[in-house]
Order: sequence, then C-alpha cells, then structure tokens
Amino acid sequence: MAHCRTSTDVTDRNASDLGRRTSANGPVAHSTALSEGKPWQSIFPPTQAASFALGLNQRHFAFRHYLANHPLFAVPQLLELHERILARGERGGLAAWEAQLSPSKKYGQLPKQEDIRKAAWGISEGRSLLRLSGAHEFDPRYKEIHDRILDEAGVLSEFPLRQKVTWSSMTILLSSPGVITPYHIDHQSNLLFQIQGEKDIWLFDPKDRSVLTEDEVERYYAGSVNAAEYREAVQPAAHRYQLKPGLGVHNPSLGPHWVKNGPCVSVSVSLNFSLGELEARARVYQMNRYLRRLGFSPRPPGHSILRDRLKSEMMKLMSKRHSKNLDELLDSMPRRFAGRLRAASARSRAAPN
Ligand SMILES: O=C(O)CCC(=O)C(=O)O
Ligand SMILES: [Fe+2]
Repeated sequence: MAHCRTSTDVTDRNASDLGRRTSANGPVAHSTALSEGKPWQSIFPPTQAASFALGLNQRHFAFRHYLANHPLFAVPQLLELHERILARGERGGLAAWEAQLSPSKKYGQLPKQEDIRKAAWGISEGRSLLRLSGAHEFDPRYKEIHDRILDEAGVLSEFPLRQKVTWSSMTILLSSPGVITPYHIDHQSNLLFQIQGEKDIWLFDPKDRSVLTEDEVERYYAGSVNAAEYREAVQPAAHRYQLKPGLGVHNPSLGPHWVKNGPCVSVSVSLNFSLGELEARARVYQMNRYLRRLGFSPRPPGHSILRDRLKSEMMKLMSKRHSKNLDELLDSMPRRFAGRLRAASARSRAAPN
C-alpha cells in the first residue's frame, strides 16, 4: 500500500463542514495568496532560462518550480473553491470523468460524472479525472498566480509572452490513484506543474507526422477535439517524464500526450495559452478543411508563407470575430463558415448562367 500525503486527505471531512468555512461571495477570510503577508517567492528557479529560451512553444522540456507547497493548491482548499463555484448554482469550468484503463480510450468515450461534488470528495477512493478550467476567473488569488507564471516564463524565455498571448487559462486537475488521462492533443501551449502525487506523462513531438497526421490536426481544428488516435506502434516515439511535486513539463501546441497517475491522489496545475501565430495556423487548417470538401487538395500549413497568410486572412474574414477561447476557435468559425459555404453554393446553383 502506497504511503500518500495525509495533510490533504479529504476522507475525514464532509461537505457541510466545508460549507461553514466557505463564503459564497468570494475568497475565504484566511487568505493564503503569496502576496498577502508572505515573502515574495518566484515561480521558477532562474537557472532554467536556457530550457525556456530554447524550448518554449517549440519542444517539450521539464522544469522545476516552487508552487508545490502553495496552500491554494492543497486539496482542501481546492474543494473549497469547487464548493464556491457550485454554490453559484452552475458548474463553471468544472467537469469530471470516470477514467478508463487505456490511453486509447478518448475523452468522448469516458463516462461523464454528473455529480461533481461526489467525484471531488471521493477522489482518493474513486477513479475520477476532475478538471477545473479557468480557476483564475473565479478567484483573484489564482489570477495573480496565473499572471505571474506568464510574466516569469516570458522573462526566462526572453519572449514577450504576456503581450503575445491572446487567451489563457489556469486549469486545475485532480486525479484518483492509478487513473489514465486519454491520449489527446490541445491547441494551447502548456506549462504543467505537478503539485501533489507522482505521475508519468508521455509527450510526443507535435511535428512528427508519423505520430500525429495532418488529417488528425485538420479534423481537430474542424471541431473534432478527439481526432488524435492513439496507436500502440508509436509509443516508443514518446518521451516519458516522471512528474513529482516541484517538477513540471512544457508541452507545445498540438504535442500529443497521455498520463498515468501513480498510487496517490494527484494535483496538477496547467497554465495553457494561445498565441496569434497558433490561431493563424489553426485558420489555415480550417480553410483547408473546407477547400477539401469543395474537392481541392490543399497543402498543409508551412509550405508557403503567402498562401498560408491568404487562407488565414480569408478564414478570419469569414469568421468575423477573434476567438476568446478554444470553443470559439474550434466551433464557431467552422460553423459560421460552413453556413456561408452552403449559402454560396445555393446562390450559385440558383444563379442564372
Ligand atoms: O495531467 C493530466 O492528467 C492531463 C494534463 C493535460 O492534458 C494538459 O494539461 O493538457
Ligand atoms: Fe492536455
């Protein structure tokens, strides 16, 4: 039997006890943010500048960080945050799945857990993957950490990250012992911080087309978020990182990944962000999807700067607005465009020649 941390053991607490200590309107009284009375502490040791400068948004790499003992990410504090979100009568960014035992099972194939509270409080005995997206939108103390991560990663990499990021999110992940996070890709570039528990993450090179095909990426950007297929044969191409508290990994945009949690409850924080150049590339894939439907065989992005820019700008015109999150990027642009395509072909059929 594994020896797991007990300070965050939630089995001896119950929701009504938690409710008494929780304010539905805002942060609890005993604030623990780094800025409040604590000596200033950075997120990353400065010695890692080379990894950030060479790797950020380019390739996966491991890093060290100081967030592991941060009280805002202790399990009781996270349950408190969940309660405050649920007390508003909505789920906010909360979602829970019942994990399956293989990386090839896709998110869309995992049973969703309707009772978020039950999944959260039973995390140490269950087989749950619990995700809170946009934690920084619910509580300014998480926003402060979100902002500092971007600032410090920008300084370390000498890349004006804060100015270049179009939208970003702090996602907090709680996993039951032993569960597997399905193989998948994300549009966003990601810094994943391990806070509690140990787990293995397998990261693949997003540019390796023997692992991730152009067709999978195109279908992803056309709205099929589960388009990436896990194939046993490509597993040797993955790099395994053994995460433990104080370690993290950077995974650039579209880097395929899957995760196996160790024998204890895991807490991880994902700081994921989109960039203008990633969105431009996404629009090329979206335009290619529609050109393909019209019978053309478009080339993937990266072959011609001019052609890519043209496709991206056309897609931008058709979609009219800038995306503010992943759903808008993946969903609304293609749908709007599909509507316009249908209208255009109906007009051309109706038009006299
Ligand atoms: O840690 C996990 O279980 C999944 C993390 C993940 O998929 C991500 O941060 O993009
Ligand atoms: Fe992911």
